[in-house]
Amino acid sequence: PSTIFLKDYTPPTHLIDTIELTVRLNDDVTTVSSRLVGRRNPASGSGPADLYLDGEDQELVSLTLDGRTLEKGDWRQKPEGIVVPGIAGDFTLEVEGRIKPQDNTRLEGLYKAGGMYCTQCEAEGFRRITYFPDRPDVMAVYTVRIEADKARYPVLLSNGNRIETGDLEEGRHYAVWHDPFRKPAYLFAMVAGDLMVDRDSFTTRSGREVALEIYVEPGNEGRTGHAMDSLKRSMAWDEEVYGFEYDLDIFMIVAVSSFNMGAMENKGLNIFNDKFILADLSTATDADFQRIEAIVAHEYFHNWTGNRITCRDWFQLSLKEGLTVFRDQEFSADTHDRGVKRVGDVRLLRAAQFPEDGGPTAHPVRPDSYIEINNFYTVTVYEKGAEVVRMIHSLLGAEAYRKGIDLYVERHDGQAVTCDDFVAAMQDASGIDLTRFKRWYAQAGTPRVSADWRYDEAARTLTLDLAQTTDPTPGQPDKQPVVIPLRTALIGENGQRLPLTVDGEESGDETVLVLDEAERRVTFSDVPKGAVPSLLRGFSAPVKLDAAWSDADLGFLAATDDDPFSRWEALQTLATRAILAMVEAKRAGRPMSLDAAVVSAVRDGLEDARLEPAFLAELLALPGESMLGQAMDVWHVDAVHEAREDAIWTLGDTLFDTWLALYDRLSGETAADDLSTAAMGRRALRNRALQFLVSSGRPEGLARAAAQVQAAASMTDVMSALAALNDTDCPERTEALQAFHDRWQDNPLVLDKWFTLEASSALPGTLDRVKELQSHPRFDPKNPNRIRALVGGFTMGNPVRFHASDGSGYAFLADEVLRIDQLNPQIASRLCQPLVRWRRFDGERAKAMTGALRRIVEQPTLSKDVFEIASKGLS
Ligand code: BAL
Ligand code: ZN
Repeated sequence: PSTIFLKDYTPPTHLIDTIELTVRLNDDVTTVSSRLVGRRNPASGSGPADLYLDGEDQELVSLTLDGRTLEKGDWRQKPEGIVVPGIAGDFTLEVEGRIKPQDNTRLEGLYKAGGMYCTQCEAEGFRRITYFPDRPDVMAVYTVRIEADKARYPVLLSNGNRIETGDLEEGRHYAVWHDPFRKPAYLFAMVAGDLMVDRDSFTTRSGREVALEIYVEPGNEGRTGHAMDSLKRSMAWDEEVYGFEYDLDIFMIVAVSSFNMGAMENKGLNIFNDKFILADLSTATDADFQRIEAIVAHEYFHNWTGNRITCRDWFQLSLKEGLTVFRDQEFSADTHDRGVKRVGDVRLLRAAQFPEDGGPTAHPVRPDSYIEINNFYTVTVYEKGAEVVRMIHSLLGAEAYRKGIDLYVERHDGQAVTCDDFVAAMQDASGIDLTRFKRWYAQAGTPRVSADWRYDEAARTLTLDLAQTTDPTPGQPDKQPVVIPLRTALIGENGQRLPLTVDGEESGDETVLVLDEAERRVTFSDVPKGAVPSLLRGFSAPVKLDAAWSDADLGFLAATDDDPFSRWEALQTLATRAILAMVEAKRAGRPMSLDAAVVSAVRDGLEDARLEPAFLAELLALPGESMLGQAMDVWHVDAVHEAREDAIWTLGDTLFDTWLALYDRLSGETAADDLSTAAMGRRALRNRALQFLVSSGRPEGLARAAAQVQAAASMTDVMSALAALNDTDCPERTEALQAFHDRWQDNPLVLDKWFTLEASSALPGTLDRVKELQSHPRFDPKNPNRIRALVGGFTMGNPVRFHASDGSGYAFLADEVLRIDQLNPQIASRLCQPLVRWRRFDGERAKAMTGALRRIVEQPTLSKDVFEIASKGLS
């Protein structure tokens, strides 16, 4: 497969002003006719030029140029499209083609999901519907006519406004939709089905009434209330915080059961994976409710950041994704608890993005090249991209950032632009030079920052030495310093922030130190004895910080730091050090024991009445196995698992009475149907206590968990209790899982939770159980959600069993990747990812992982998607 490079970008030779698309849906063959009115692009040149139309997996029936039918010799076939040569000025091109959506298992383009037709066109799905210049810098006005059987597909939807409907012969009907906004093909969408609708409305700040409609398959009505409510709050937030008002008279969401992504922001017609729409009290956890809210917001926010202003080319993907993730993170932070949200976002970044940045598929936020663009919908482009926007926000301040947004919209509304255009608007609006800052877009890898300090008691100065380095990544052996904003405070002995004098300048009690060279020295003056630096507050930059904190400093910060992230981080770091020491002991054949400093830090947290329950629940969670693995040169999977289990047991056992009292106290405090942030926090803390109670191994713990499953007050409580029991081989676990299965077997989304529980159990025999469940009557081996729940639940959520030293987990994954690649390359490629991290493991495991990758790469009919990941993994 060929590689596409950013440096080879050229503007389109021709622009398309309008497209009239007619899709006639039929059980056997669907016909697609399009009429394109276009012209030569002055930015590309003048005179005759080849018009390239992308097209795949369809039968081309006819081509007509300006009324003349083109014969075979008038155009040329290319591997993934056709060329019509010699088009100089304005033109009208008509294309007739045939497709079979019912056979489309890739779920790209037009396909059938359950009983309905739907589309997914980002990034390059439109070319599977009709021949078209399928690139985001070709933006056209769409008029779409859909025809289908009226009884089976009464609802016909596309982007924009419905301008005509009517009946046809033989029980068929049609609808015509017109979208007045020019858009790239990746934002096209259509849906046909027998759907139920939840209707509401939103009045914009200028007084326009927008109809809101959420469509679901029959049986799912009544489960859209939370999504609708989230949508209305997103619309209000975007007006208030960004000044962005919705621009069409109708906004629709359709939930579908087979979907590769989480959701898709098609103009006026968002299409969602039903997992991220459907929720009610009995079936959704608090985490589900919050995720739905965030994704509904994210897709809605794309209307301005993505749709009105889109990407010039796919290398610029983070232009819309990084910015829109930052926006949805802030929406959630404003809606719930800012500190807890930040901790959650950092967890995700560290668990998924840092390993990507340190592995063979590392790429910059703006990649330089790709084989398959679908492989670049990554945590780097999304989450690190959001961190980059967050840093701009920190460096500029909220006010100048907002001016930058206004300027960006003023300059580029209706255009397809680049990350450079975004940064230029931020720079021009603020007057702050962002030239060096742009290295964040171009350079891959997670910078390491070291921080060391010396206190001079006589001079009352604290001298802080900062330094940064970034390890080489594939294709980038030499790294340059990046601009790192380090939000910093000094915490005095009494636990309060101290006033700062930084290099002679008074700087309040918190400052942003900018490290933009390899090294920087900063001197704080008038510092009292005993002050401890609080660094990288709020996780102000996506870096790995190695600071010279003693264990005592960390214990102090864990008990006092007023920045929630930094407080959480201090306890995480302390716990990481302690568990890694246990791993060393284990490997050296010595007995393991958890450092008493961790026990007392946890006790301090539990006794701190000032803390919100939601934050305390985060504070008391020990670092996960993969985080611990990342902190080691070689991730010793079994020793890490055992050490972490032992640490949890120690905390459960030593503080048993405290956990029990906390659990029982919180049990009476929160109604199951209370979905307020505070109630969610209380449930989270109570379930954290339950986890420790069960881990202690004492019968009262198991009994509490079993009772909690049986009471089934809310899905949050049921799932938390099942998770707490899931690694313990006891009758309570077996009975609870069986009862859960029996109750929910007819609800695919809830049954997915059960598949994931089964797959993520650390008990021996889990792989065999996963294989057995692949034959479960409700396991559809083609459905992405089912695959992610069962196969992904094992390969991503069960390190100790997936990385079994006999290589059985790797062999299983290779088989699955090869099986799924025949159906759905995007899903197969994502599943393949854990194998590329083989350098992190011992020789035996590394050998088995590379063996599995080799077996994948040698498959002759491999997709571009999987080839790119697996071959990079081996390089
Ligand atoms: N654009 C693909 C789905 C999303 O990021 O919103
Ligand atoms: Zn997005």
